[in-house]
Amino acid sequence: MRALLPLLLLAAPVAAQEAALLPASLPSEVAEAILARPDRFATMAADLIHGHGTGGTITPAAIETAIALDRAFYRTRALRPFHEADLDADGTLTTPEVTARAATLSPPARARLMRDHAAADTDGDGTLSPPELRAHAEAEVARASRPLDEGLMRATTAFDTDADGQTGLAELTLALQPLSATD
Ligand SMILES: [Ca+2]
Ligand SMILES: [Ca+2]
Repeated sequence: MRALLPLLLLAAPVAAQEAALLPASLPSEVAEAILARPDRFATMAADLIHGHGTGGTITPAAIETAIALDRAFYRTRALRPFHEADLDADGTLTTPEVTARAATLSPPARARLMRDHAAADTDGDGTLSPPELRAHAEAEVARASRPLDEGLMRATTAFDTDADGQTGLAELTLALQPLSATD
């Protein structure tokens, strides 16, 4: 898919003109995604500014914090079922602990817990050690926090037209206006 995009750009002069409207510093796959759905990017960036910025602007540091918060959410979500099964709270999950917890769950939740337990138990000894739990959580973060989505969040910094270290809603709207006008 990614390999096709440059060809599509060459074949479509209008898209090339639109690309020239975007900051040149943007990675090409990020610029492609913005051009494909400028409205979607505008909504995401506005939500980012409202949710994590101050006074209608956002700094690169605040965007990194927002990305870290998303990753922490995915990490916690991946670990929660295991923490709920850690009956003696020692940070390690034994097979009897997982079995005891599984017995209280609905069939789909039980199946998910057993499947995740088997997947996370990389040395196959039936017990999830703290390093195995950490690796499982990080694998879930890598799966859920898609690089393109994080790239789009970071792309907001490229619209700091007056180079004061913050991207404002007004700067963003002004920069994206020509894109939506050509739709
Ligand atoms: Ca335990
Ligand atoms: Ca293990």
